[in-house]
Amino acid sequence: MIATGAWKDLVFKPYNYNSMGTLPEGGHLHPLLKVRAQIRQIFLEMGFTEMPTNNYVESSFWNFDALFQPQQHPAREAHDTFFLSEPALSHQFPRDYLEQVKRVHSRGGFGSQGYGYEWQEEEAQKNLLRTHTTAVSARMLYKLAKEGFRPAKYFSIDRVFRNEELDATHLAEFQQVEGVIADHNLTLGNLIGVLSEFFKKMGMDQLRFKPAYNPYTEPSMEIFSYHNGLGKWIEVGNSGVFRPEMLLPMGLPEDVNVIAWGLSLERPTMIKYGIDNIRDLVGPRVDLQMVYDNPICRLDKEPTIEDKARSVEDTWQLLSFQVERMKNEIRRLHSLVNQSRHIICVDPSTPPYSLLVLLRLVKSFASKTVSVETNLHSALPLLSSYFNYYLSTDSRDTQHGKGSADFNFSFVWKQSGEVKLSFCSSQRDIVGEVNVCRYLARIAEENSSTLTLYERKGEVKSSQIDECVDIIHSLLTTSNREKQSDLLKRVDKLLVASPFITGSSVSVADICLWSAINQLSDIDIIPLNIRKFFVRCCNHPWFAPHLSLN
Ligand code: FB9
Repeated sequence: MIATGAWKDLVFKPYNYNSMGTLPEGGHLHPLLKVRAQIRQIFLEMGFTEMPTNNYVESSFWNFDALFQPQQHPAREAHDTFFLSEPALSHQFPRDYLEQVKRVHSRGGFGSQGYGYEWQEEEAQKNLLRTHTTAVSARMLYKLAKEGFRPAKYFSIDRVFRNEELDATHLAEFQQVEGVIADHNLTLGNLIGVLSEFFKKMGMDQLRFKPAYNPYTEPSMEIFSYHNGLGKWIEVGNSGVFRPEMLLPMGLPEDVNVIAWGLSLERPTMIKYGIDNIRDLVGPRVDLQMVYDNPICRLDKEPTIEDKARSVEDTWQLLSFQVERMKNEIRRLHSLVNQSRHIICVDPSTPPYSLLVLLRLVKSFASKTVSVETNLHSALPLLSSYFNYYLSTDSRDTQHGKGSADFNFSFVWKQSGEVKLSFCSSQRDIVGEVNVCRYLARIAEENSSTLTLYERKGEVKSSQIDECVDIIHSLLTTSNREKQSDLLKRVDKLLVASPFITGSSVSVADICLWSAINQLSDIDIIPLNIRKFFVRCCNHPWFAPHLSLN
């Protein structure tokens, strides 16, 4: 349309800056993410700092060797671990640290006899998908040793990968949760104490510990909790104290111990949400409705009545927000409709001829539809029905139902002595014929690309128009003959230089002047230029149809 210019012959609905955007569908957190947020909060309120876990690919060195996990360990086989073919190897290791690791694996050291095998750097170079976040813990502890030890509490929650047999509760990956505390002279008792606090915050306050084995922790413990919902003891994690063979090659002080524990994100989530197949929780088959419908996650409690009430409350608040928004929209539309509805009170003794011209202009030039109806009190004299004749025969609004146009005008004839325009919405009334003319002239200009009646004539001319319209307002509102004559002489001077008040084209001042002349009872006081002006108006297409009785 722009290229061909076809838009010029079309009518476009004006842009509605008031329209409200559609309420965005709120996002919904996946249950795993809700549980992750809960567990992250528990760590944070216990003073832990989150570790940077943004590397799924790790070297065997950091994933196994740094943890004193021997290179022959079955877990380092391809049937348990995903190795990378490209890039297959890492080459950047802290050389002195690597030498310490090599030594402690092969010959021992730091009080340990080591494993007594020929440690291969090529084995340590192999890249893999990390099998636990303990690789990240090892990096952080080495960094701590390098920077100068100070006590620290770290945690991580992120994806780890294992080449497992897949079944209803195992995928080839899971999200590991890990907590690590490094301090001087920590004991197993400290570990048991911290675990009790941590799991209590997850809603588990009956813990039991069972001796276990990990290559990198000694002693190690499996953690069990009595689950009321399931009515049995369940394994809820694994833990231990990192071995000296792991910590001392890093350069940590001899009296520094590091206690740590781990669990998964999926297990608690599945139990919490009653999901018994891991594929209903993660993967392509997840039912998104499950994500939408899940209530707020409270790890530490069964959803209490308060929780349920809160989620009802949340829903209620959302709904009431939406209702309020719709009410506002209805109010806005209603006021728009009302704004489009104008009631103009007019007095038959001073029929406002100017409005006939302006309404005709709005109908003819504006891109809007206009409806005009008149309400006539039976007590009123015949003249107003003549005026109505003009209003009704001149309107193209017969095809519009009442009030369904963009602008709806209702004329109410009554002995009120003044012209008053009221809006059905709360806007103030506009009093005085010339002021109603100004309002209609603005509407006409705003909705037409060609009309220049008032403000579109530019600063200078529109102030000239205002000055003249104010004089005409005085003319229309006085019945003193002397005063009328003075006012007419002032306007007459404006017509000396040009056919119309502000030049060669009609403005709202001319329309008001034409109306005032029609309403004058004594035409003898009309000066020469205004008489010439009046004759011109009678031949002008805008005024001709309304030739008045005068
Ligand atoms: O998450 C696990 N169980 C669990 C945890 C919480 C829970 O909450 C419910 C609301 C009540 C329920 C269950 N487990 C660990 C135990 C078992 O599920 C186990 O069968 C599966 N384990 C995973 C490993 O599987 C190959 C869960 C995963 C796991 C196991 C060990 C560690 C981390 C994750 C660890 C560790 C560790 C040890 C020492 C030092 C540092 C880290």
